[in-house]
Amino acid sequence: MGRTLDNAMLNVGLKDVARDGLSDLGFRVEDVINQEHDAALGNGGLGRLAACFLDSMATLNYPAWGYGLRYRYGIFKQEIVNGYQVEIPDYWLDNNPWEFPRHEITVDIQFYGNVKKYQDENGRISHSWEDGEIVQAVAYDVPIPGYGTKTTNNLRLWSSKASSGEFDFQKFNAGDYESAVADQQRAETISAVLYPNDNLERGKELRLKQQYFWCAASLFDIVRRFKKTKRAWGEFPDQIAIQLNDTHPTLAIVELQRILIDKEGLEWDEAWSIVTKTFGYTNHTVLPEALEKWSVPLMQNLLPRHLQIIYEINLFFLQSVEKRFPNDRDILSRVSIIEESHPKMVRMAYLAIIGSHKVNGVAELHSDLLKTTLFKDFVKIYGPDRFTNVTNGITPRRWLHQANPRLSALIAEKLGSYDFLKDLTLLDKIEAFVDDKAFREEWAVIKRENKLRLAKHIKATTGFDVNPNALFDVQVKRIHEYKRQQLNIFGVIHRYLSIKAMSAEEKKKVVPRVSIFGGKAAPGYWMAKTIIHLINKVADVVNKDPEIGDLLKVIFIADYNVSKAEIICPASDISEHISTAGTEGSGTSNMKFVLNGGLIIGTCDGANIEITREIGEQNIFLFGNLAEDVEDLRHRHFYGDFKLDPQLERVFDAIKDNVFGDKADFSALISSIEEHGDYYLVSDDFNSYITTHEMVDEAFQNQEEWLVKSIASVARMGFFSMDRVTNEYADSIWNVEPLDVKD
Ligand code: 8GP
Repeated sequence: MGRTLDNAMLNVGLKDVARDGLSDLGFRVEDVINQEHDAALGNGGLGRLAACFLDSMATLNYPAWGYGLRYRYGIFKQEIVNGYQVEIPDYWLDNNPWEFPRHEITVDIQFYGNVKKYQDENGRISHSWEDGEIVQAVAYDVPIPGYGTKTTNNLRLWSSKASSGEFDFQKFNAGDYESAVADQQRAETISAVLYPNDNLERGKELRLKQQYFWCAASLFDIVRRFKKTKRAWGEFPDQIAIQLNDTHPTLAIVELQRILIDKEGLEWDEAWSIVTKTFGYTNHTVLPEALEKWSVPLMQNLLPRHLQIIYEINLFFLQSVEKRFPNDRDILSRVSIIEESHPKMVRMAYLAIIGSHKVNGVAELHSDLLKTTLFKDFVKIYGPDRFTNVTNGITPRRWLHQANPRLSALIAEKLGSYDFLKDLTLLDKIEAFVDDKAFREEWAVIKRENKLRLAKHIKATTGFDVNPNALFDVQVKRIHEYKRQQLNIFGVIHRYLSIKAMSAEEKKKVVPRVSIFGGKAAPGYWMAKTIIHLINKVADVVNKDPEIGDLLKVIFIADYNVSKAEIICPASDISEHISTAGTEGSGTSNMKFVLNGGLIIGTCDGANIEITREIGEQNIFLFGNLAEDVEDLRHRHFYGDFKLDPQLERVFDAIKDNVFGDKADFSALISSIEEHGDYYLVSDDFNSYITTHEMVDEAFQNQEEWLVKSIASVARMGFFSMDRVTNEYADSIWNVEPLDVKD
């Protein structure tokens, strides 16, 4: 979520009042805003997308709730020590004024135990999940004010707590202090910490506990509210839509089925029809290592009744598939929810598809890839209509108005109002001013001031001075091999070596650059940490090299988070969205950078493709192999058809000559490319990448042309408003309309 104060003041229209009031008390509103700790309850784009949803749903007056876990520790804080990432716990809850504890709203959540089968006098079989252990979920509510509306929605976060103190007291009184405390600690562990992986799943029991705890508490809440209306169960899907933000809450499908058949006494088929009409599933990645699978024995132990229901869902599903495709034996094992491995695994994405009425990807290419690769069989089974695309977006309130108030004000001045914050397509009207020299000058001044603001931050946090006239080249996002920060830093080394080889005369023609990196590596992701280490080592060498001076600076901004993104996005000239084609679901920072007047260099991947379509090919720097060629290239590498790019070879030679410290520190990074198949096609794309950067340099030298590109791009970004996204989900998946809210 990032910080709340500024966003809340802007959304409810009280920032000026607060500024005046604080100034009477001798404070600057900016200083107060900067005191706030980020709410960092997610890992990257997936979590921030959910935060943009909340803002947009409230702004558009949709009657919506968000559900999540109230982690005591959010994503870790990152420090860089001797070039290495060090993780520090993020205790963010001290002085958090934005939550309302609702101690009266608690739900008992059951784990472990066993299932008993009963038969009544009519021969009807029922199941009961008994014994085990109970943990309490306590609600904490976070208000989500919409922009320019009276609507304030609710984000309900669940905190875990040992169930009623009674049992503990007995132990306590009996002198069994240790175990009384241990029970309590075990319960509190469930919501203690966010798993810090982005695009990676690890199958730990505590994680499954978190998922079920979250789903069960949230569904109990939803069902309780529905039951108060006294409507028939058949109306449930008309009243309620639940969107699964990736597969992490997929157990909610099973939990709703369990409630309906075990607790409410509905027949299986009637219950299942309600369930599938209620849920929608958004997939955010095609990376195989990110697809969730849970071991059957683990689930059997923790959630025995749920596993039974999953087997039942699977049985009915496979029976229907067999009927439809009687001659296709393989399809059954391919689409089964249960993978016949050792141990057997529950494939959560398949369960999510089977339990939902709509499945969507997050950008056109990504949704197409889902249909043609990962979920191909399901398209055959359910037909293409179950699968759809909703390209991601961002909230312009935070990512333009709040992050870049001066640009927002300039646009408002030209358009005559701030209405574009509610209808971003109105931005297209600023294109009319593109030939207005004074307007372009104002636009340039704002970018410069934003760069100065970032330069100040860099000076304060790293000690390095950067030249605000240099081209600011930014790559900030989670560190991952598929996002290819290694390609970027190899490109920087190439630039460094090239400058060093230049004559004084040649150097005069170089466009000065500041290469800015930021992002966290998952603590257990060694290769990602190696990339961070290399970036910092290159920075050490380049920034102190007197032959280089202002021509190149390399900066690693530690602890990249939402509030830093709000300073960084408005300050970039060019940003890098350079994933191997076909690997990035959508990307959303690409949209944030363009909306703030930065150009981008990118591959034909994720939403870059649609950004290009909207803003025009002349306004973006595309490079690299296409998604359709990736498989073939990998195949060829595998069979030894691989020739290292000669310019990349020169970069590797420098690393191997210990120019950036001990070469051994980086040998795995190099050998993954030289010897192990270059899975992410760094070498294949290197030449195209550096020649495209040369085009960037050239374009930057013509500042007037650059400004035209910048203004035209912003003008054409209306499509990427989160409000368009929310309306598409509401319309095509949830079947819900906004409420009429009077001012
Ligand atoms: C991310 C995608 O990587 C990113 O391209 C996209 O913009 C973002 O979701 C929002 O849609 N996906 C994930 O973080 C992700 O899939 N995580 C896996 C654990 C499920």
